[in-house]
Amino acid sequence: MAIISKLTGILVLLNLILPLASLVGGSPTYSPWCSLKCKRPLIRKDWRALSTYEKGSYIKAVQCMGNKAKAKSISGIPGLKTRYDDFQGIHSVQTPFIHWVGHFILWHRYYIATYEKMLREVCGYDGAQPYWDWTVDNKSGKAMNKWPIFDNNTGFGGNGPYVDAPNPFSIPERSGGGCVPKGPFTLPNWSVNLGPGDSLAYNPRCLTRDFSAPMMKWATSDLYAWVMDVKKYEDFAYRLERQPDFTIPNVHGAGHFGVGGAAGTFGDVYASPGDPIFYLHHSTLDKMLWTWQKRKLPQRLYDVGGPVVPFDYQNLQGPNITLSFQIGLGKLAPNVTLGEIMNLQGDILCYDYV
Ligand SMILES: *[C@@H]1O[C@H](CO)[C@@H](O)[C@H](O)[C@H]1NC(C)=O
Ligand SMILES: *[C@@H]1O[C@H](CO)[C@@H](O)[C@H](O)[C@H]1NC(C)=O
Ligand SMILES: *[C@@H]1O[C@H](CO)[C@@H](O)[C@H](O)[C@H]1NC(C)=O
Ligand SMILES: *[C@@H]1O[C@H](CO)[C@@H](O)[C@H](O)[C@H]1NC(C)=O
Ligand SMILES: *[C@@H]1O[C@H](CO)[C@@H](O)[C@H](O)[C@H]1NC(C)=O
Ligand SMILES: [Cu+2]
Repeated sequence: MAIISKLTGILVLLNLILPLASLVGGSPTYSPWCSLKCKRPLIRKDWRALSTYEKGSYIKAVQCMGNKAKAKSISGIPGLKTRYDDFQGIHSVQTPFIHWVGHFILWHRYYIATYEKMLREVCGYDGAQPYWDWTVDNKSGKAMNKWPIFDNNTGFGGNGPYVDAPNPFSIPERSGGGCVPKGPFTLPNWSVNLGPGDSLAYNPRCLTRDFSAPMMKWATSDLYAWVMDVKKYEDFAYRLERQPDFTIPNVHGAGHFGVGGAAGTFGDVYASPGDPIFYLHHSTLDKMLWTWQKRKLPQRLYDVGGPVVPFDYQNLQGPNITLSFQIGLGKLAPNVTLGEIMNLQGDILCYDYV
């Protein structure tokens, strides 16, 4: 309660100050909720809206994150060599505590913002983290391998060739599973070093993809709108993840299993950030949350809920999250409370979506 009233106080104050600031030549990007520490938010755009040059600089920076001479590991997790591994490793270590919980989307919000910061600070990237709006690809009616994000030259490369593989969840029409054959994320220039599963041992191998068109077909603007059509954060968070059931459509699973299928890196719950597309897909989910928040301000700026313990929707094992709930990324960034990262233009985060 103390936090809420303090924040509301600040918002009221900003409401008074900021119109004055814009009169004396403040940036037009100022919004009433925007902290004075966030003067020029990074603007995150859909992948297809980037110029070829911008796409190239983003990919170059991601490749740099996977280069131990340029971006050495700092996580202290034994065996990890690069900063890119650090992110995959931190996700793997925390996987059992950050999915099907109230803070799922907020943990990933902070994770991506930290990744974006390192792309910029360690790898000289001067843009923002892009996102992947799959609703546009769905509407295009084109086959997945023709989607701009999977372009061999200006994107992340496409599907792997078909290989036989176990399919324990019966993912329909899996069509690949082999190494991504072309593009910037192929051996020897790029390797996935951790996994499969929760293994943190150094195990460099190719990035694999295993497209499942039926899973990807969940990623529609109708399902997107359904997630957004709720009044409370806890319901939003629930609809975003829904249940780990391959017969129940959910937008989060659509990206993971539409691209990763049964044998692709992106379909591996622990090791999925080994596919650089992870960060674009999760930015889309974050954009959904921010768009939902902005539909009703200031209330939704500080609304949270949902269980601390995975799947514990009845609170049999623990409480719900609150604004003072703490999340962390090991040595990659300081711990924050959820209250501190609800606002995309606050004291800690400073970006926006178009
Ligand atoms: C888009 O989604 C609809 C509904 O699931 C599906 O029928 C259609 O095939 C999808 N289009 C593409 C290109 O995946
Ligand atoms: C991308 O490259 C692979 C391997 O050469 C090829 O099979 C595939 O058709 C290419 N994709 C497109 C869309 O041209
Ligand atoms: C690896 O990167 C180098 C330098 O950017 C490039 O010349 C080469 O074609 C790449 N190799 C593959 C297999 O993509
Ligand atoms: C958790 O949130 C739900 C939904 O708002 C609520 O019904 C429940 O009482 C809360 N549980 C606890 C332990 O506060
Ligand atoms: C940071 O948060 C984690 C929970 O994610 C907790 O285990 C750890 O003790 C915290 N570290 C500090 C320094 O507060
Ligand atoms: Cu995750």
